[in-house]
Amino acid sequence: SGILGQISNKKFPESFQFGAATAAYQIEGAWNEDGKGESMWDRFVHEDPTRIKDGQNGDVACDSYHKWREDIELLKELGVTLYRFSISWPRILPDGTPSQINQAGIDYYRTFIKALKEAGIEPMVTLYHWDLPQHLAELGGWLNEEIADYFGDYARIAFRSFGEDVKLWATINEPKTTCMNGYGSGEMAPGLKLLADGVYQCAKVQLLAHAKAYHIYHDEFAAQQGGKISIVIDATYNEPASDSDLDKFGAELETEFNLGWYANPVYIGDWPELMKTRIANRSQLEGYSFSRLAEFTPEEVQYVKGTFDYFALNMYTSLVAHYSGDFGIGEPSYYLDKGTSTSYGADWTPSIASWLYSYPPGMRKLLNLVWTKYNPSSIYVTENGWATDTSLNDQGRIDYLQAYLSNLLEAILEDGVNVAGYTTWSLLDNFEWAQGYTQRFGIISVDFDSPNRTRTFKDSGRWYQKVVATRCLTDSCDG
Ligand code: GBH
Repeated sequence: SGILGQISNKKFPESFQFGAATAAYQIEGAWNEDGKGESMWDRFVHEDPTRIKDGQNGDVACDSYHKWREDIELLKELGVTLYRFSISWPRILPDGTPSQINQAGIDYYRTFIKALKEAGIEPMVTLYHWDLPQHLAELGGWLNEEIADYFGDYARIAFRSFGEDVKLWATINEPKTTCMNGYGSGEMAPGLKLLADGVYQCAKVQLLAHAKAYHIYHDEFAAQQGGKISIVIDATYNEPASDSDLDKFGAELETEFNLGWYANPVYIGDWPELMKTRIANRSQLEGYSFSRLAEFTPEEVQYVKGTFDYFALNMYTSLVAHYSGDFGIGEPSYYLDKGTSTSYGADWTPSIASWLYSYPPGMRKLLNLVWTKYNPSSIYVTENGWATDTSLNDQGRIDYLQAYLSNLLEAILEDGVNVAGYTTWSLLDNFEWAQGYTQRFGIISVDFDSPNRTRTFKDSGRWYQKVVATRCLTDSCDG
C-alpha cells in the first residue's frame, strides 16, 4: 500500500548473510581502561559536554568491553552469521603510532574474534569508525596527509594480529560523515568548521589512508589470509524534485557531491568531473589561483583507483533534490559548490532523527545505481536502520526494516544485483554521537540507567530473528 508497496513473498538466497553492526566508541565504554589511549571523541565529549544533546558520552556506553560475551549470546539468539564491529585504534595503539602496542587491546579483540567464530559468526571488521587517537588529531588529524601513513602502520598491525580469523575488512566508515560533520559543520569530533576547504582536504587524506591500507593488505597479507577489503560509503538515493532537466541535474549533482565524492576515486578514478569543474570555477570567481578541491596527482589517482574487493554501502534515507542555481560570490562553501537544496518527499515517513525518513524504493534504486555505475562484484549493505525513542514496542522500526529489506531482495532477485550480506544498524541501542542517548537505533535495547546495562529484545529484534530463521519477510514465503 502507498509507497511501501507489496512486501516481497520470496525467500532470501541461502548464500545471503544476515547480520548486525556496531562501532567501538558507540558500545565499548572502558574509555581509559587496560592501557587504552585517548581518542578525539573522548576529548570532544569531555572538553565540552554541551556538544552532546544530553550531555552524555561514551565512557561506559553499552559496556561491551566487559559484556562482550553477552553480546555474542545475543547474536547467537538472533541467529545471524555476520557481525560488523570496529576496532578502537587507540585501544591497540594508545597514541596512534606503532611505537607502543597495547597488548591488552590486541588480546581483547583476539579473544572476541575467536569467540565469535566459535559461535559460527563471521567477523566483519571496520578499522576506523571515527575514534582517531587524540595524538594524531593534534598532528592535524584528517587534514594532514601523514595520517595516511599512520593509518597504514595501524592497519598492518591489525592485519598481522587478526587477519588469520578476519576475512572481511572495512578500512574507514563513512568518510563523508567525518569530513562533513567533523571538519565542516563541527557537530562531531574534532569540531572544526572548514566548509570551504577542510572538507575537501579531509576527503583526500581519508581516501589516501584507505588506499594505503588496501595496498598493504594486498601486498603483504591477502595471498596468505585470503580476505576482502573495502571502504564503507554512505549514500542517499536522490529523487529529482520535478521532471525538469534542472532538477534532474540537481539530483545528479547531489549524488556526485556525496556518493561520487568518495566512490568515484575508488571505483572509477579521481574526483567526479562535475566536482572538479564546479569547484575550480567557483574558486576562480572567489579569487583563488587554485581549486579549493584538493587535487590528486596522476600517481595518486592510480594509487586510489581500484582499491576495493566489494562495495560496502550504508543506506538509511533518500532525499528530494532541487537545483538551486549557480550563485554569485558568497562565502566559499561546499554547499554553494554543490548548488542544490534538498528536502523529503511529502509522503515519506519521518523518524525521530531529523535526517532520516523512510522511502523504501530508494534502497532498490540506490543498489541498482551502485551496481551499474561502480561495477563491484558484490555489495554488502553494512548499515541500515531506524531511530526511535526507548520503547520496546517499535513497530515503526519493523515497518521500515521490512520494506527496505523487501526492496533489497527485489534488487537481488529481479534486478540481478549481487547483494551478499546485510548488517542492520544496530545490534544494540548505543551512543548516538552528537545525539547522545536520545535517539535509539538498536533492535535490542540497553538500559543506560542500570550499571548492568541490561539488554532486552525489542519487538524488532524478535521480528528480525524470525526473518533470519525463515529467510522470509512475511508470514509465509513461496518455495
Ligand atoms: C551512521 O551514519 C553511522 O555510521 C553510525 O555510527 C550511526 O550511529 C548511524 O549512522 C545512525 O546515525 O545531524 O543533520 O547533520 C549515518 C549517516 C551522516 C546520518 C551524518 C546523520 C548527520 C545529520 N549519518 N548525519 S545532521
